[in-house]
Amino acid sequence: MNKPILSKSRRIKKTIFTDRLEEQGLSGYTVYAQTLLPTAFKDSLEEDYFHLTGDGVQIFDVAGQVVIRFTGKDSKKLVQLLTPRDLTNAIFGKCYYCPFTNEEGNLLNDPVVLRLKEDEWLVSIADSAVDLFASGLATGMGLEVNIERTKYQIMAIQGKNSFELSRRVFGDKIMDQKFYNYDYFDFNNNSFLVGRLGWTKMTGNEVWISPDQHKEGLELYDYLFEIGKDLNIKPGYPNLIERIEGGLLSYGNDMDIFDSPLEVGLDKFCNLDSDANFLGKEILKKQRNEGVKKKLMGVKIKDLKQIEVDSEINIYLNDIIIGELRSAVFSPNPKYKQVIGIAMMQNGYFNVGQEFEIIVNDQKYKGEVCSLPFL
Ligand code: THG
Repeated sequence: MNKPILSKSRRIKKTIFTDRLEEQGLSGYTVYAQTLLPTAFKDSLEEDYFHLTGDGVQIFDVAGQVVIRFTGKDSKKLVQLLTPRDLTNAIFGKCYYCPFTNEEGNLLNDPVVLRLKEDEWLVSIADSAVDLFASGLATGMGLEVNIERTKYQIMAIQGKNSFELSRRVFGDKIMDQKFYNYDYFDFNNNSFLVGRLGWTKMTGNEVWISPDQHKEGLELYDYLFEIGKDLNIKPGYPNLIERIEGGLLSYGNDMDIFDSPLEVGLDKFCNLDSDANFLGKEILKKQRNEGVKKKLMGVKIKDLKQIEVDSEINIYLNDIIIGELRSAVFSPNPKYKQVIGIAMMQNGYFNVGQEFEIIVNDQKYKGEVCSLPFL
């Protein structure tokens, strides 16, 4: 079959790792927040999945998680305006996964937020232009804040052996790091921001390479491959199978600007009764009180062996549309051995156990709604 290529240009940002990854056998890209994000190397998605969840460690170039920096007297006020998560008492050293919402209470993005200093915040975004929206808001409200799309480059160390690899580089102290915490660790007399998080359910570490550390960051990347050989190290990428099993949502795929955080199951990151002032607060409260009219759920599809979701696929019951499939993949995990996916289900049809029909490649298949995450 004809395989189109992605044409590169300055508009699509390279990362500090791009050239290295191509030397390492990279074979596929997607674009994430205007940046190249690897999607394939030499092995298949399934082989990479077993390696990641088995006895290995993978290094992801996730510099597509672009870091926006908010500084200035009103930086806290502005970051808070953008999220229903209460950041009033946000502390240094913690990472906050935050749904960002607009004035309609719908999702703008779902970044990870770090407070570095009293008036300095780093926001590592998913695939939408948070910086433009925030700048407009700041200008309109007359806020004293500087918003900058930085050249931070995030590299993730993920998989079962990730902690041992991190220990060898950053020392024993890193083993005590708690989930979603960050701190500074030395490598070659350079202090790197390292957090215990990353886009796998197993987690691992993320290294946030600052704009003035690009050279040292690439040295660190190479060093990991030198000392990680016995730990079964490979270059990797957020793995679709692992992400769907773990129920890690992808903005633009599973959810977008037409969905609220409550509709996609991000309720636990919404502090609607707090005193914090954020966009869409009253609408979200009303939605919570009345109950959501659609809900993002897991789905399993029987007998289907292969699927590629490049746009939403309708879900039917007796020829009536009751939802749409937004992401799906065949899971080779012995626990599933079938297509699993993430679907937005309409009111009355989002209960676990709900049966449905779906047409893929002109063939009708049966499926069932289940909870997220799968694992
Ligand atoms: N790391 C960083 N930035 C990011 C991502 C990341 N920005 C874009 C994208 N990923 C945002 N999406 C997610 C989705 C899920 C999680 C993190 C970012 C995640 N969720 C945990 C879970 O569901 O188990 C819960 C987190 C918590 O309890 O606070 O990890 O990966 N830097």
